[in-house]
Amino acid sequence: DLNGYVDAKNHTIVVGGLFPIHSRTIPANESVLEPVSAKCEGFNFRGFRWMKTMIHTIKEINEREDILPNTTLGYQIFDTCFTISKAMESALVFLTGQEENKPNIRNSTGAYLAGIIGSGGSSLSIAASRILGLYYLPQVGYFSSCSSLSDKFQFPSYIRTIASDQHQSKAMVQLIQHFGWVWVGTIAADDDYGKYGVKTFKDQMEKANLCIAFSETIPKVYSNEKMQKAVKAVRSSTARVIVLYASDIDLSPFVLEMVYHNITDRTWIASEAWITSALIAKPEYFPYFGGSIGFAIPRSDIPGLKEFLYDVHPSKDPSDVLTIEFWQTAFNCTWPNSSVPYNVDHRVNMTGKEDRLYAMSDKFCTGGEKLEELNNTYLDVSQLRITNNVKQAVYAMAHALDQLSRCEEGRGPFLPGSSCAYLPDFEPWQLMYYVKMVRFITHDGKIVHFNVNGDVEGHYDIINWQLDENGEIAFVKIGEYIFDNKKFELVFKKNSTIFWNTKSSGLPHSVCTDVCPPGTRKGIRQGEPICCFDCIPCADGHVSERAGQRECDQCGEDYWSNEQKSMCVLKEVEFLAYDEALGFTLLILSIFGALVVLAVMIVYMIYRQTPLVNANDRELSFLIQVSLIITVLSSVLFIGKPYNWSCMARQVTLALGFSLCLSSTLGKTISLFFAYRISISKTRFTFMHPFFRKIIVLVSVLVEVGICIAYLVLQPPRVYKNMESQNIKIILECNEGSIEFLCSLFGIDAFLAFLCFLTTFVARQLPDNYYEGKCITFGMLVFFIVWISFVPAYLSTKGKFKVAVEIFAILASSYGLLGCIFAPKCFIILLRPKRNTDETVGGRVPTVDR
Ligand code: TCR
Repeated sequence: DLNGYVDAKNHTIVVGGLFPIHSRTIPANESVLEPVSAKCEGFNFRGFRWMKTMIHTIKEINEREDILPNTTLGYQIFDTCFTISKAMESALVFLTGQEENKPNIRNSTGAYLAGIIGSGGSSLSIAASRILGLYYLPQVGYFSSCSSLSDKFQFPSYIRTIASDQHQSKAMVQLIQHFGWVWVGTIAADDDYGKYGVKTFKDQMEKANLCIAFSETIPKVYSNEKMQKAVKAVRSSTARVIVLYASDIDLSPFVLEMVYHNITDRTWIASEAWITSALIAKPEYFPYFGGSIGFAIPRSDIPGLKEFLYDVHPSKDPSDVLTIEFWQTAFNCTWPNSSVPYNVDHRVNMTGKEDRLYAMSDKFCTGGEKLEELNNTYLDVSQLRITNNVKQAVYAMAHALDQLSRCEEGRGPFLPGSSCAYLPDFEPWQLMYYVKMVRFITHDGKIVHFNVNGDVEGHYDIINWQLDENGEIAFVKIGEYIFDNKKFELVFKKNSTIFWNTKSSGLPHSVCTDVCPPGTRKGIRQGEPICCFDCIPCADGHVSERAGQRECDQCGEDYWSNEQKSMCVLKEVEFLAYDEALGFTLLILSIFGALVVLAVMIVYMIYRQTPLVNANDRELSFLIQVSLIITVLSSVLFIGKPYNWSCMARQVTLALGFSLCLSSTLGKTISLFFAYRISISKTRFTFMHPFFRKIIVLVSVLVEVGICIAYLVLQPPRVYKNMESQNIKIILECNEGSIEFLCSLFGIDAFLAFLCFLTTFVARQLPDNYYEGKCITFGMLVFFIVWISFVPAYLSTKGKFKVAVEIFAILASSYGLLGCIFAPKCFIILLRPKRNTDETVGGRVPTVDR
């Protein structure tokens, strides 16, 4: 597969080329024992175009006066058949110049081999480069993008006009993040391109905390078993987005499988090698592969290339076997008298049977076939991407040679003494020096230069497969991925629409588990990727406000989780309010009580001259009435939202009210008690002077006031937000400050009550027309019963009911006293006025003061 082109100017330098003009080698017949150079099949129109582009570029350079003016470039091109063995064979030929049955150009014509363009796929470049690297023979690749080729230690003489796949993988991950996918499958071709591509992709995915659903490989040599494994993975996985790193040639059997198994509803992320490939982008595959997104090398137009490509005819050169094969394959005919066999496909098809896709055509080519009528990849110059890389590669080589030829003695880069290298007789490593340094401007104004790794930088086009109005697949550019000067970013074109091959035509959704909704958190599933998790509801008092939270956050002090656990809500504040039924009833009861006491007071006022009212100290009765009003009304202070002042006021008023009430009662009962002592001892015993009774009242009230002041000054009660007793509520209550003070306050009251009880109980036998003594005894009993039963009731209630119980006790004890002390008297005053006379009051009872 040798193409020589030698033109005689001054001297000729040959540039080698390696192109995949066929797709594969024919599997060797087992009966052949001798190792022979394998034959190739599967004519690759795209590769043929690339090769032609190289020739075209060399021609162009030869015609130009500004580069290599005195030198002619020649070329020697081998077909790699997309296999490593073929590439190696060719590399050795380049090095040794020895190929059986073919003349050695370097020797026979005196032309020197400068370097080599290509080797096609990464695996081939890697293999070839290992040998060529030994001699530093420059190799300029045009589409081997594998990231390992950046390693200049392993591949010192390899540079390329395509970017490393490192960038592409990074771009893919950014794209995946952009669309919010987290669960992605990968499929790689079984070569360095696929494997390294997926490896770098996985690394980037891991960095971005995204997950790989499955990783499969497409076999290089068709194997049904391996293929079915990949198909099964695609079919059974929940991943809807799949990255496919493979050259179009390797991919096509897989595409057929997808069609065969009718696997749709997948979004394919295409690697650069197939996103613009006519081999895959066939309308019949659109239901399966439509909507694919991928990165492509920027498109370019090459002036004059189209005409050059059309200028091909088998009759021009009968020894040009490739052109004859091209013609035969393109027009499906046989060129008369040619030794070129008609292209036979030995590929084993999916059914496992040998399938000759092309039968030997019995039609002869006339030579009059029209290329213009041919719809062929070779002639399609609308998607010149790799083709442009080929051109740049040739130019890079030419510019390096040009630079070498312009070296000035004494200023050159080489030792000893800044010497130069000369055309045509230079060493490969000397040219390598220039190739690395090359920097030039392309026909379309772009600057090409190689970084330290021998790679180029720039940008990718983001391509989306859509159907155009002719029913053909259109490669619609939806944006760019820019990677130069440490800048890596996806830029989407404004107002570009993306076609999605999903049932809903919307953005595909590729997750292992859906994002946890607010109110739940991610729970790790043991032994599964981080993208697969369970959603665990937050605990009480904890919330997750955003979807997909890892942890639930605890709510602040005054807050509690709502029912869905999606938000912290202010805790409900609880207190006994005026406007709720319970509070309102108690309020009414207390006001009613006060009114009743007031009524009694009025009655007493009106009948102040009657004996009943005057019996046993009118002023004390009045004080009792006042104090009952105070206690009854003090319950109002217990209702409503507690404040510091109301907390202080309620206990103090209550205690003072009771002390006033009970001490006044005591004043009365003490009089009764003394009267009784006198009546039983029959001694002359001074009656208790009314003044002493008031002294009792004054002293007890003063003591009580003293304690109150100390209480309020030293340890006053305060409002307290009780959050412990209930989670969802804040109970506003009064913290009593000091229990000691409170106990002494009410202790005095209890003591007074006890004294009242005792004195009247002792004196209960005293004849008393108004049953004063008995009434008070009874009243005190009621008082005790109420407050004793209050204690367990109070301790066993919570929140606002606690306060209600307290108010209840206050009201009950006040009503009790009111009922016991004043009701019978009012009854007599108002309804039995006859009994309200001096006589009845008099008798033997010496209790009268006035
Ligand atoms: N690098 C791939 C091969 C490849 C290719 C392509 C093959 C690339 N672009 C276009 C056919 C068509 C990118 C490799 O092996 O390095």
